Amino acid sequence: MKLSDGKLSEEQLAFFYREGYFIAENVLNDNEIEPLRQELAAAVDKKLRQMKSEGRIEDTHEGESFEKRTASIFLDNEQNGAELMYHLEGYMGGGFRGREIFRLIQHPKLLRLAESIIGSELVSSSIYRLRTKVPGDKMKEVPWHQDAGYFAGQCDPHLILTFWIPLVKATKENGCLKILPRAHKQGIIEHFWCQEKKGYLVIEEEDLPERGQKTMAAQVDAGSVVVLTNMTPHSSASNLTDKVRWSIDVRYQNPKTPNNIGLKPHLNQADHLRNVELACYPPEADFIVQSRENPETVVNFDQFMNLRETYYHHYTKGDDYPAPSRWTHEPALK
Ligand SMILES: O=C(O)CCC(=O)C(=O)O
Repeated sequence: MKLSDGKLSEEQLAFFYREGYFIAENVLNDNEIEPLRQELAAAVDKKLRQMKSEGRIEDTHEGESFEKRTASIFLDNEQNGAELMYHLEGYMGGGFRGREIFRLIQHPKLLRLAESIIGSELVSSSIYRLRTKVPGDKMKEVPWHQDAGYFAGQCDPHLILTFWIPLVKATKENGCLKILPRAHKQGIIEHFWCQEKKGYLVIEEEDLPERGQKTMAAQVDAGSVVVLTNMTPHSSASNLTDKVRWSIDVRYQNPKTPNNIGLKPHLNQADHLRNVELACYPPEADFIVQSRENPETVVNFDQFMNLRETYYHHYTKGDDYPAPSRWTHEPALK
C-alpha cells in the first residue's frame, strides 16, 4: 500500500490495528538505502581480506555483488560464512552498529511513519537487527514468534512497532517475512526455546491462533517497510536462491513504554537480575530518536555508538547474556 504524505491515513491505521501489520511500499528509495549496502559491503570486504591475510580463506570472491559474495563464502565453507556473518551481526544480532544504520534508524521517512502510529516522541527500542539470510543456512530460518516473546512481560500491554526493511527485493524464494494476520489481539502466546536453533523462540503450530487464517508472505521491494505490532506472529523460511536476503528490522516505541534510557548497563543489569524489570530488553540500549518536547535528548551518532558499545561489551563479557526469559521450558517438557 502506498502512503500519502509519508504517514498512515485513518483508513490505513484501521487496517493496521485490524490486521496487525501494514506494508508501506517503497518508503526508502535506492539512493537512500545504498549507503547502508555500501557500508555492509565494505565491512564484508575488510573481514574477508583479514581472513585471507591470516591464511584462513583462499577465495574472497572479490568483485562479486553485494547479494552474492557472502552467499559464496558460506557455500565454500560454512564455518567461514558463519564467522563473517557473526562479524557483521554480533552476538544474538545485537552487535551491528555504524554510521549508516544510525542514519537509517533516524531516517525522517521512517520517523514520520512511526509518528503517524505512536506519536511524536520516539524511542528506538533496543532490539534492532541486521539479517543476512544466506541460502542453505538452517540457522537463518526464523520460527513463528511474536516479538513480545523476546521482551519482558511488563511490556506486553504496550505497542512496540517493528519496521522490517529488506535491503534487496524480498520474495517467497529468498525467505521473505511471513505474517499471520488478525492474530495479534489475544495477547502473548506461549513460546518455547527452539531446540534445534539456539537463541530463537518458537510458537508451536498448534498454539498459533486463527489457524484458519491464511499466512501472508510479505513480498516487497527493497526499501519497503513491513510494519508489525509486537504481538503479531511472524516467521521466515529458508532462502532457496543463490543470493543473500539482506534486511534490517528496527523497533520504535513511545518513551512511556519501559526502557533503559539514562541507565548504566550495570545498574540496569543489577535490577534485571533482581527481577526489577526496567526495560523491555535490558541487555541492549534504547535511545531517543525523535522528541519534540525535549529535542536535546535525541542522541547523535557518537552517543549512539558509545551507548550501543557500552551495553554490548558489558553484556557479552562472560557467557551469561541475561536476555529476558520468561520461557524456561522446551517443547519436549511441555
Ligand atoms: O528477517 C527475518 O527473517 C525475521 C525477522 C524477524 O523475525 C523480526 O524482525 O522479528
